[in-house]
Amino acid sequence: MASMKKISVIDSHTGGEPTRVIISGGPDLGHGSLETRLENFRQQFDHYRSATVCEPRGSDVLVGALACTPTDPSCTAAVLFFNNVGYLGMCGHGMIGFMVTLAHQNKISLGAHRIETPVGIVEIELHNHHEVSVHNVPAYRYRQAVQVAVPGYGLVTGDVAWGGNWFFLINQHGQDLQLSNIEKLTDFTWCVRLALQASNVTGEHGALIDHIELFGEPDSEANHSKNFVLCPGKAYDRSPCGTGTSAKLACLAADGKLNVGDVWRQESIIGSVFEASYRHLEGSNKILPSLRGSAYVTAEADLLLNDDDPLIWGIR
Ligand code: PYC
Repeated sequence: MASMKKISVIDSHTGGEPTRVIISGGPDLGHGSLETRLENFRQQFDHYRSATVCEPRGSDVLVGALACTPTDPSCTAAVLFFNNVGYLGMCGHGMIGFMVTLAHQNKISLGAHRIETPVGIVEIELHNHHEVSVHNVPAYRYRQAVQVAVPGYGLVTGDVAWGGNWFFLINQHGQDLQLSNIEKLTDFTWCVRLALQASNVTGEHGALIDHIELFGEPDSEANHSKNFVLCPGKAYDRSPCGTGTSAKLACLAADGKLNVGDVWRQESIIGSVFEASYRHLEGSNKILPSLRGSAYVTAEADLLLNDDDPLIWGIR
């Protein structure tokens, strides 16, 4: 009989964007620094990533999360986020889903927690079993009003900012931010991403800009803006994107368009909302963004990996 491996997961969604947390059966990445464990994941256990989030068990839109033992004893947990094409430094919607999943398992109490990520420690408040505030890693605008020639679309101007991942943020794009327009929005933002690479426009230290974010008028008067975010693997974020909202706050702060403590309600392309605000990081031009959102558990499941299955590790 073929032998079978099992990866147990809990799925949730944060404003429509799914997170799949590995509960057991994931790779043993050892006890080094989180950066070393991420490198082990990438180099030696990448097949666990594809088995968990890629087809046929997952889809392009899924973000996975692997809970790890923290190296910093003041932290409740450490977490590594991954998607259909690789790994994420931080993930705002994923962090909210991760905390709600731990609460669902009765592994954590309500209140304050510190969670280690490869890009820094994130402070969390679990308000109840669905609502979470994420006090994200420092965010900043790296370059303002960068022009890039996008084949088929012409010159496009945007800001480069860090919010836990690298973003190119575009206000003037001539696109209609409607769910019915997803294919066009995906095509436009993918062309922008390729043009940034071709023109060697990067984040700091040559980092790849792998998230493209468009802004427009919100559908609801209660909100300040609506966005469309293209993720690294060409799926669009159903949530308002936590790291993208952090990057947006950094740009608003740099432009003097949002004061410390004022609430920014960022609407996603499907209408879900994150409430965000920021503080200054003393002695720097960076900000400390906070966002609040909610997640709901949607499934508890065992992924089965049959040794006889030619696609045991997913479509890679
Ligand atoms: O919420 O930060 C986020 C995120 C990044 C990619 C998908 N969601």
